Amino acid sequence: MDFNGNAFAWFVDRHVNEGRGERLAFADPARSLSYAGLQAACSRFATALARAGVGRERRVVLIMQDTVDFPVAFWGALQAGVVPVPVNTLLPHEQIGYILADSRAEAVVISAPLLAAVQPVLQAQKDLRLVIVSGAAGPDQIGFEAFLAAGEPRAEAVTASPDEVAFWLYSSGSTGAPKGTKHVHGSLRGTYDSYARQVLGIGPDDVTFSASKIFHAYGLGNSMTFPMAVGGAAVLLPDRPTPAAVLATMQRFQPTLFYGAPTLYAALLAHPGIGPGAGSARLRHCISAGEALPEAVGQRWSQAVGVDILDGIGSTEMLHIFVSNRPGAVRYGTTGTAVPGYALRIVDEHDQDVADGESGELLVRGPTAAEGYWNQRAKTRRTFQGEWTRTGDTYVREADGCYRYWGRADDMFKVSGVWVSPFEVESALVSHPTVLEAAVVGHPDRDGLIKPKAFVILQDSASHIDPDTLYELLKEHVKERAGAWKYPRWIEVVDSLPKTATGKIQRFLLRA
Ligand code: 3SK
Repeated sequence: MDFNGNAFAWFVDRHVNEGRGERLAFADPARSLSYAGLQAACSRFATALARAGVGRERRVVLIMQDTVDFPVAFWGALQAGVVPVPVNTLLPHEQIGYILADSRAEAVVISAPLLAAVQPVLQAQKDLRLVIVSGAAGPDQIGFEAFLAAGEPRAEAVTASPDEVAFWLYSSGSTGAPKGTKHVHGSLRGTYDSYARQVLGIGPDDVTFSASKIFHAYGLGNSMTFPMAVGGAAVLLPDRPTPAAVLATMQRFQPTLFYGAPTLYAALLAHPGIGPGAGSARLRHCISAGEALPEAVGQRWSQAVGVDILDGIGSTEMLHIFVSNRPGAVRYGTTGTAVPGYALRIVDEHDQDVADGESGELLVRGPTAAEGYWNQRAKTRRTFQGEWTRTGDTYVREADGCYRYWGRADDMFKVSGVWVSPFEVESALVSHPTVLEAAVVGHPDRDGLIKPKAFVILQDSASHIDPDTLYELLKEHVKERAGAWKYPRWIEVVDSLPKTATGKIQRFLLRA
């Protein structure tokens, strides 16, 4: 049997075998890698791992910035049958320690600038036998290049079933310890076949730039799975995606597809450098996920940039986007409709389907659901119920079939007995020209009754307005836009909002 269900065979070997080896696969600010170069480097990584005694199904944790070394480590591990576990580089080191211990990692690949902060938790790991440093390694350290040099440039990928676990992603969730979410080889191709091919129409001439990092499911699909499925190229930005860094990257590499989160789109709109194509004359789609895109941000973007944002929602558990707007048929303020290959239900607290126009929890069925959480049986059973996966998001299906985000199920609150969606109040706030970002939570008043409280980041243009006048303006604005009882009784101006890696606001921290 020459069929190898190992995703490496399809995503990497296939391009070289079919004559696309010289095509550009990845470029970071300092280096680039063709498909043939990627194949050789992955083979070196895979064989060097085996030589170091890291066996099949063992875990290698990747604490890496987005550089060309990231795909080498990820796909090289897959080739060897070792399970890569990318982690959020912004996590506090105690949480990284938790993930290293929970996954029983035998190897770690870490970017040099991140090493000092993580060193103490590395030393405490009893299963860890190998630490490889990507970037400038010290004299006592194993550098990524030296590690590759110890491997073989040509090796077969281990044969795997498409149903075999390929990699894990730790789901940050809004509360509790992170959960190791186990994904199978076949799901990588599944997200391409559904979203990237049928919604984005991605092709070999597309150049991708994702400001959201590869360690997250969204960035992993954007920067690796999707371009690699078609022999296209991805541009990687190792640093923090500030508006200035993003615009400079857009200008330099002229991508055709740009992926970000709502917060970044809002920040880019506030940057003086924003203009047609956001700097890229070839831009054909912008994509947003991680958090619902406020209608006002989408409209301002289309006006300023001339390219629509396709807002969608995915999850770590489903690996990528399963509800999305479509090119040429964007309805800002909604998440669009089910991506081909996925089915959706909205259910009440008794798991009964609700009617259109009524809110409930969104459930999704599709080919890319995770196999479950590592060593978390109760949480696995609660989330993965037969073919259906619970999202924990509250949604409403509108009369035209579009899905409208209503908030995280655990962020909703009642005012005078009526449900309030924090997202609806936040959208009303950011539609005011003085507000850059907003987060809303339920807060008890003096009588213990719950009322909306807003945390806002203001635009620079608000600095000349007297604060009390501004607060009154904002309250009136929300009353007009969202409904009289939904206006925030308290408004607090902040410099930043607590967020997960993809930009989901952590409202539970604001409630606390
Ligand atoms: O948060 C999202 O919308 C998302 C999108 C794609 C992949 C993963 C996630 C969590």
